[in-house]
Amino acid sequence: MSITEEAYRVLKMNDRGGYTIPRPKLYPFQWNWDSCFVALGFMTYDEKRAWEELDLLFQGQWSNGMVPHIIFHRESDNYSPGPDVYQVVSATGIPTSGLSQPPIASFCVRRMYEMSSDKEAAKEKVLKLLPRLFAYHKWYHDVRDPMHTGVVSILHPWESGRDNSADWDDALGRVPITNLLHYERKDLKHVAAEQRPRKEDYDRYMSLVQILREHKHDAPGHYLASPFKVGDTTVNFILARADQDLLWLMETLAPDTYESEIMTIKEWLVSSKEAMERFWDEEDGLYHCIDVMNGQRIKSNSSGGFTALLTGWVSPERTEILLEKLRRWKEETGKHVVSFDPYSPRFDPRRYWRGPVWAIVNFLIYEGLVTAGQNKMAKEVAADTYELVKQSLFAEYYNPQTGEGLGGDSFSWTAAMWLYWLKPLADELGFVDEINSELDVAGA
Ligand code: 9WN
Repeated sequence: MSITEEAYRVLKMNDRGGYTIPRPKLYPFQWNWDSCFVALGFMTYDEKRAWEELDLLFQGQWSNGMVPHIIFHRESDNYSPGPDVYQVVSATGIPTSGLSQPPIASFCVRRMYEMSSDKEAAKEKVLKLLPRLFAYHKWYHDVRDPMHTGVVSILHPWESGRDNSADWDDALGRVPITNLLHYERKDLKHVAAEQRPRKEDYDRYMSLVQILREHKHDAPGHYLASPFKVGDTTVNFILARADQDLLWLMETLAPDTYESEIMTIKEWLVSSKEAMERFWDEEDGLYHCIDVMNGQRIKSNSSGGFTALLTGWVSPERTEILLEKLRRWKEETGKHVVSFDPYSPRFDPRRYWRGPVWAIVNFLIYEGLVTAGQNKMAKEVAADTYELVKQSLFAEYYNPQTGEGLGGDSFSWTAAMWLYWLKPLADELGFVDEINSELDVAGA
């Protein structure tokens, strides 16, 4: 059986009719950035279905422009916190979470438009999405950066998509856990505890949800009330890249309709480019997150720092420094790109976002390297991701040292990354599209 057939099987299994769940039981709803990556995967064999994925994601959009990190189209008892905890709905009345995620949608929509075989149909889809994408970006720039500093804040680690990164340890440690209501760890029914966040982190995640809920997640003042405000590398750099892609889409497809929006995006880009300097840590030679509560950079080296390359704004000198760091991290662990500094005592090759490798993060770093003209290193990152897929198929994340698949298996975005990213490189890089016969493929 080929890896590609297995990818089709996974996406089919996780398809809930117009939207895809990341993994049955573990994540039984539609997730924001997962769906964007999944749409790229669908685009390689079913364009109509790919656009549907985004249509359903944007059905979850709020009237203030926010696109939630989870859309609860249907009920499920398998995941917590669910709609009963968030208690909010989208503009169309669908229950959603009250948080967002890295805004990768415009980046993916541009890719989808560019690769579409039916340009007229694709244009129609994009034209419908443009005002929604703009409203989403505007929400980030206005609501999550009310003083217009050029740095947007996440108010919860879940908004970074790198939930349990050691980047948040200090900032999260200051979140009070008084009056915490009882909650259930449903994730631990599906994944071993040592691969998931610890109780002390989860208590604070839930406490933050409670605090934000008291402010209905979007009422004026919720930004000020949040005890956790971080300028996350991934969210800020993806937004900077997504702004460029949204600008391209508007200028290419409807420049007259979006004249004023185009001006606004250009202003955002100037301000983000200026603010990017604040993320750079000369001593560590990496982009760091910023603790917006005290204005300080967070001294913590994680894979998020490399996503700066996506902006296209990293100087050649700094690019060299980043490449050297990628080499050193790989030397220590055997695979590109670990989620956390392998030379730190906080590195853990099996625990969530504290060491393992994620295929989608490798894809983002690959795209950043290509943007910076670093094709050789980009291909090394692709080759390592292929090795992991070859060894353990479509895991949620991988132990870099052993190649062991961790978290959920048959994972949607990893399967999509095979179809969209790795498979097209197969001939050039010698990837073999065949599953090792000793691998046990569930349901195959
Ligand atoms: C919370 C679905 C999501 C990903 C995130 C990943 C994980 C959820 C969780 O799973 O987060 O959103 O409960 O752990 O960290 O990036 O979107 O795959």
